[in-house]
Amino acid sequence: MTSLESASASPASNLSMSCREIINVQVGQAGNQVGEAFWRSVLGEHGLDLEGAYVGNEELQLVRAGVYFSEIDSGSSGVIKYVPRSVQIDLEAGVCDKLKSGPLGHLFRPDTFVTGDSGAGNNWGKGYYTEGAEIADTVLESVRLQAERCDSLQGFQLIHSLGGGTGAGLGSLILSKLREEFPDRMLATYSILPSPKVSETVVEPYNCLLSVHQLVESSDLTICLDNEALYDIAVRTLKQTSPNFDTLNGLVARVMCGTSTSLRFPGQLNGDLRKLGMNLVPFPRLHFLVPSFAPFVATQSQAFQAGSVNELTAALFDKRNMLVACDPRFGRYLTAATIFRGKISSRQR
Ligand SMILES: Nc1nc2c(ncn2[C@@H]2O[C@H](COP(=O)(O)OP(=O)(O)O)[C@@H](O)[C@H]2O)c(=O)[nH]1
Ligand SMILES: [Mg+2]
Repeated sequence: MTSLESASASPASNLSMSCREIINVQVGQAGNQVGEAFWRSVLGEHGLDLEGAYVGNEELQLVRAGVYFSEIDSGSSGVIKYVPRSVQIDLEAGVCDKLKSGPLGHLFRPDTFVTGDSGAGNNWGKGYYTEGAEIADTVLESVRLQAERCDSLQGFQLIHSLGGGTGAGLGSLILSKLREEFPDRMLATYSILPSPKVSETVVEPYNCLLSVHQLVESSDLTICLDNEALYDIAVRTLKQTSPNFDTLNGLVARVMCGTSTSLRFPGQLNGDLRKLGMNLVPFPRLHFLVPSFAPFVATQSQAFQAGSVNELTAALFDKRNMLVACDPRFGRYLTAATIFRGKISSRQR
């Protein structure tokens, strides 16, 4: 993602660091579909199979798995199951039903699905004021249950789109209710911005505007993911002729895993959401982050890719690798943090 070095946390405290839990809340079609892609990738990185059983062989995979997963001892068999600390919400049952009957169907706790049946019809007001408001208490109840099972909750992450009705409207409502009920916990969002290249519904810019207005107040950290940029990366870099949501969500999942690396594995910098926010948010309302990812490589040219630290860093600040379709040369960086993954020394060039 994005630069800023800070000297915090002594190395000695790293491995023994206890897990401070994050609760994931995914709302609406985009929220649940992106969420599914995110969980699939996170499972892989922590050595867990699709049902949440550990099949990995690296100690580091489990040290901080507790940030996103609850450990459940499933009794007689003695197998420990890692269950996502997550709530899945939609105003129509379709997408959640697909999630339940898909490959991750046995992963989530069944009582963490909250669905309505009317839909929001891309109407922000229906999500925020009427249909959404009706199920908001049930959602909060489910979140509260998860929060009560935590030792020391660090905060929440909300995955949603800003262009629709449910993720945008109900997502905003949930965010403001979480703020009210957990005023001292971090609220982070992964927010999908709409683009006419991906979806042509005319009301999307309005829904987006209404949502951003809410995010300014209720979120502590918003990681923006722009469908326009995702589409362009899929076409230009990955050479796909007509990318579908699966392709876009695959990209999002990689970026989400990247931005949450320092939360999920032991390390010295940005170890929890608050530290990440502290380093990246200079003024409370200016908390909209533009992520960037490198290298994005088309599968057929993967074998030809090496990448030194220098090259990767330059690529990170190239507008073609940014997940929001804007040109950084017309603006200023207030803060930036870069997260490198793999066996790399901080002195390496
Ligand atoms: N990247 C991505 N965007 C999506 C996905 N599904 C819907 N969207 C976008 O989300 C917006 C519509 O919101 P949607 O989530 O379908 O509405 P909701 O169910 O009412 O929250 C449009 O801008 C779509 O392009 C998805 O799976 N991935
Ligand atoms: Mg929907």
